[in-house]
Amino acid sequence: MTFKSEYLARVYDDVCKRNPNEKEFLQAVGEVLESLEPVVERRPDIVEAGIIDRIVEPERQIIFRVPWVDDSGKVRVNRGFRIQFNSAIGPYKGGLRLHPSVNASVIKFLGFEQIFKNSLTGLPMGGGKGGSDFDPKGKSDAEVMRFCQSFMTELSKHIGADTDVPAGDIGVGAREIGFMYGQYKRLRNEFTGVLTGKGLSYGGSLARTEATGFGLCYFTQEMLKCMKGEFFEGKTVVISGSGNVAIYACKKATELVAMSNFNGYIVDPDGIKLDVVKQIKEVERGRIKEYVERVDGATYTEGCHGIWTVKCDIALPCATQNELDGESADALIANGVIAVAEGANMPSTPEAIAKLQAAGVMFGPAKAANAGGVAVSGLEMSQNSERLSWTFEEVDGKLHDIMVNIFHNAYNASKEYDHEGNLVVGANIAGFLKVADAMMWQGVAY
Ligand code: NDP
Ligand code: 2IT
Repeated sequence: MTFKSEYLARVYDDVCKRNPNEKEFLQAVGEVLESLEPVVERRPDIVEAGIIDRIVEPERQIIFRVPWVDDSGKVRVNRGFRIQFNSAIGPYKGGLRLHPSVNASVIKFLGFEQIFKNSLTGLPMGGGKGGSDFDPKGKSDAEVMRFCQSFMTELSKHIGADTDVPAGDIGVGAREIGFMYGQYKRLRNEFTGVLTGKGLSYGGSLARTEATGFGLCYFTQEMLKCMKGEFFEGKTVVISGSGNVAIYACKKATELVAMSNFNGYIVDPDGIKLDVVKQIKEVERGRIKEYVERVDGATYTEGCHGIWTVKCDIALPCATQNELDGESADALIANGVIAVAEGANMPSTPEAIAKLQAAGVMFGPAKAANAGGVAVSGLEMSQNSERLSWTFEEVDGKLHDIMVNIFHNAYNASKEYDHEGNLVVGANIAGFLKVADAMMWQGVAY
């Protein structure tokens, strides 16, 4: 990476030395630091207070052993993480990921991104992330429960409704949150809003399940309208992934033609039938290729990379990090894509982002575009505090307003800092400035 500012070059160099081999974390930090060049030029007070030196170092990193017993009686061991990155504007907040690819670099990149995303929502939430290299695929419900109970036995020592409030992410949905919440309550003997994404019968919020996918579409709609006078209606959409974010983005998007999972992707020229996808993924926990056995005219291709060669107007990557690379960006551009908005965290490589932006494709970065999930988590915390439940319409309405505001805040910051229309720069700056201000007021507390 090259920086115009010597100060930023030095900070980045320090981060590289302190976190060698953590490529995802370094990628996330590099992008934010690059966006902060105009801030460093105009705000010597921020540099003076060491805000950027501090913000790239987590406040606390917890790594722990998670032992559990499988159905055959064999003892298994996984590694658990909770990275409490920044608490300047509120309790640490962010999801838990259960996937074999989880390691310190992945959790740190996610925790770092979460600081700015949570700030953009306008709600009082700091940034954190956690998870484990446990693979829920192929495990029985009883095995998942024993893992979640063991994981929470240690995690419970570090979290709390006013301290750190985890939620779901890849591999963590309603089932896992339920098991973890039960164990927390048993250990602490208290019924509090310590997790979000809870079931509706025990403190969950209406519209949390839909929030990330719906929010992504609200953000994309505002971006299309304000930047190019365009609308979602009638546009062909390709969404990667087939999990929580992908399914509810699909519910809002019209004319969706392709979806994927880890193994490959499906194309249905007549439009994806969401009820079939929900049955396969949410109920049967099966593979996306089973779709073609149930719907005439649909095709399945092994390998998920090729999904970006399917012609579309709007692409919504909703699976995982670095799933859309430079080659994918070339294919999308050649096929006339007009907008890409990120439902997953950091799904586009830096090369892909540069190519899309250079080609004039509207680009909605993850921190802004997928903030709807954590925004409704914040609203779940508010409902838990007042011991009330709001209606679906009320929560969905607030989500819509938050996503529209995020677009405008990011856009306005991009304009104010001489990068009009570059929402990567705008989202990073707008998210950063609020946290930086809070850190300035609080002195060298962290
Ligand atoms: P889910 O576990 O519900 O679904 C994940 C989906 O992505 C599955 O279809 C999965 O395929 C696919 N996937 C996972 N890893 C890979 C991989 N390495 N290569 C290809 N496909 C992969 O997770 P979510 O939908 O909750 O999360 C998806 C993304 O959205 C993540 O980046 C997450 O961080 C982000 N996000 C989630 C939020 C939330 O509220 N849940 C909020 C904001 C962002 P398979 O079925 O084969 O495993
Ligand atoms: O990446 C994310 O924003 C999430 N996985 C949601 C976090 C949350 O606390 O709801």
